[in-house]
Amino acid sequence: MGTPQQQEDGLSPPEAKWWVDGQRIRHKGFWFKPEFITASEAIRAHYTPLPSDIILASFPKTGTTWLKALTFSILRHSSTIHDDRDHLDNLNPHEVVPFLEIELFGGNPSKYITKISSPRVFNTHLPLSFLPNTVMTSGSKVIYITRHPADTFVSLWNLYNNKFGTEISIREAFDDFCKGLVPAGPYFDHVLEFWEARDRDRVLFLTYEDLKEKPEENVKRIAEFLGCKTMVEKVVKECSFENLRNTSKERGQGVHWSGTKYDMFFRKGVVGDWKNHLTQEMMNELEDIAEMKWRGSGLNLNIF
Ligand code: PAP
Repeated sequence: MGTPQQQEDGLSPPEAKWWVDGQRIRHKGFWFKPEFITASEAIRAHYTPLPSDIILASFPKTGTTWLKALTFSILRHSSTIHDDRDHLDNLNPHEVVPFLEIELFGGNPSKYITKISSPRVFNTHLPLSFLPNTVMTSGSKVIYITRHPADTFVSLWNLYNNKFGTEISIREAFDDFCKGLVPAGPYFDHVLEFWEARDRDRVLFLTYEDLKEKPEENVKRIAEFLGCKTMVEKVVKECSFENLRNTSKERGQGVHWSGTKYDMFFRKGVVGDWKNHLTQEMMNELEDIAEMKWRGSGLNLNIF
């Protein structure tokens, strides 16, 4: 399998089955649609992080929507940061936190970065190595959320099935996931990059599972990291799966820039759904890959 650096960059191999929604390119070891690569180059060239910027980073399906809602809500209910933007009763989390690579630095930007009021909050699916080095040196803050690979895969698989009606079997899709042939893949390399940066005081590393188990504690942690006090219970309630899903349903069919209907971001919202889809043998395969890819880093599947 090899590290991303050992593999050659280029177009997706013909056997890659996930790409029903268009070709991917491997760039610096990671698989993305071509427009993500172009945007990541524009980000490196033109994005100047401000010390007050907050970047929410994630591999797809690991808790992006939830983290966007939490960060937005924490800031809104904070005593130290004035934020009078519309709240989550009126907007989907994806409408309040723009996607750095497509909405801001994509081919046809719909928003203009300099007009966004401070603190600016962005989200990205790019690996850390794709972002400008100034993200780490400018004083801006990065929050990374990750999730057990088995549940991440199951969430991605269901999204692709619901959205595109893909005809490949779950076993074939799983094999692709293991090989890294998924959007922003390989998952294991993506997580490792942010894990290795987590000791820096401006990187906060969270897991979906820990957020589920201890939402209050984690909201406090995020607020402290952002340098503010917030209304913890109110934030947790406002951003609960049920609340966000119901609001999304009541508002009707909004559509994300990727073409995904907003309600597709709320499926089950639980830990351990992999047991309904994967075999123990498949789980063992993930454990072997984690052991191989994360060896020596201190990162392992027990963190989930
Ligand atoms: P994205 O990276 O494409 O934006 P993302 O939000 O990370 O997607 O993933 C969606 C997953 O988060 C879904 O998981 P599932 O398929 O296993 O159910 C979705 O249900 C879950 N999710 C969304 N909002 C919440 C929330 N408030 N609390 C818990 N889980 C949530």
